[in-house]
Amino acid sequence: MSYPSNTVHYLLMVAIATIVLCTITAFHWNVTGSTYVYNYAPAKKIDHQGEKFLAYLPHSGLSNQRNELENALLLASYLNRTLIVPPAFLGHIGGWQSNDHLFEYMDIMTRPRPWWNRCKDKLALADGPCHSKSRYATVPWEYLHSSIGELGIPMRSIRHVSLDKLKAMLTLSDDEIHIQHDTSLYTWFLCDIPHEECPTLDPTVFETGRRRTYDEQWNIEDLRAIEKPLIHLQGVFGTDRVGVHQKQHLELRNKIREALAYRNPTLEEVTDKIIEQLGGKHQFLSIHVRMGNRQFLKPLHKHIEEQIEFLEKAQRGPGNSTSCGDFQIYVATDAHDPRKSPELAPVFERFPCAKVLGDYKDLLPSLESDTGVTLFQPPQQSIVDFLIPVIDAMVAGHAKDFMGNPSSTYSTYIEQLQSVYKLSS
Ligand SMILES: Nc1nc2c(ncn2[C@@H]2O[C@H](COP(=O)(O)OP(=O)(O)O)[C@@H](O)[C@H]2O)c(=O)[nH]1
Ligand SMILES: [Mg+2]
Repeated sequence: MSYPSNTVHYLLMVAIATIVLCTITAFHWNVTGSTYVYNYAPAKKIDHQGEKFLAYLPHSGLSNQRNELENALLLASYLNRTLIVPPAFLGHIGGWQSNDHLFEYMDIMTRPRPWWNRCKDKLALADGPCHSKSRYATVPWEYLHSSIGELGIPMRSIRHVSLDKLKAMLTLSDDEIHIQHDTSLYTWFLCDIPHEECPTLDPTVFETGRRRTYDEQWNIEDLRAIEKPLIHLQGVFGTDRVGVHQKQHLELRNKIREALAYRNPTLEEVTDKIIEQLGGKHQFLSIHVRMGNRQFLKPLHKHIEEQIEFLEKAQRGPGNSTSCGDFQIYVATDAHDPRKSPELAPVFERFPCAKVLGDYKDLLPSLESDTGVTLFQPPQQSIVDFLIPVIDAMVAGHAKDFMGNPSSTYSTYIEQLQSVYKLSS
């Protein structure tokens, strides 16, 4: 069988064109990485005019994250660097992770998805991922603490916690970044006084006492000697992790703690209504019972006994006439169903009038009316569940007397709220 010569010619041309096309395409592939290389014009390098940056990675519950933010703000101020502030995570978020995995985890948790924009259109909410119930939501810290910007510490808030994104945002190359690779949750602590005056690291003392074991001691001077434009830390959690031995450092920490009290008009409106029903600001008693994690369950029985004793003492005094006591009692708790919790039963048996947030649930839907709802990422059908722990702490923070759980940072934060709210009223 023979083909006409113009058909053969045509097929030959097609074959040559295919070979040429394949060759051109091959030049556009990065053979080592097997990924397509886009021919973007590189972003113009930003002249930061001497401004340097400090970043860190958040992890664990909200109060742990706030402790991390406090440490990071102190460090940024000591080093005169602009703090790159990640969002606050409400709901469930993982703990510290080894081997740099926290970078990847944070990137995945905060990477914007194409469908997020669609969810802003309420009419488009009928189907799809906008409806799915998320276990976590992020909001800018300013949403919870509106006066954070008044601290005078330069900050840049980011929504997507990604090293690549940060590099692109600041137009930095790899060799302009100092990355701290953590080997444990408590890899380092920072001593803020001259080297020779810093406490010696004695692991035996640290392990037997209540103090944390840190692997290394850093000094401010060590960190100031790092000239790279960006220092990227990983975990910064720990109550005594960033030293405040110097007077001005302690004052700064007090200022930071003051700024990190909950301040948001919508949240305050709901809290005020609940407080009114409890007798008014600083007119009721409160306890915090943490039982959501296994570590809190073992000593729970003893804690509750101590808290009942504390409430009995605080109730005693002139004019103790009503069966429920002079002061109303508010129980902040992460118990799934506090009224049915066997652990909490002794509290309600002794103080049948004690209240929990669930008793005021009709006040909570107004939290949805806030324009701040649109700040939640991923977009949420309802933000109430995410804000319940915030309201619980705000109410307890307005108590006259409060007793929490010694190992919970949530309890510690309520104590801080109490002193800030008392000062401001
Ligand atoms: N609603 C509510 N949630 C709580 C309470 N205590 C703890 N939680 C939740 O459990 C999380 C505990 O994590 P975190 O804030 O880091 O505190 P910690 O683990 O107790 O040190 C909080 O962020 C809340 O989501 C409480 O009294 N009420
Ligand atoms: Mg925690």
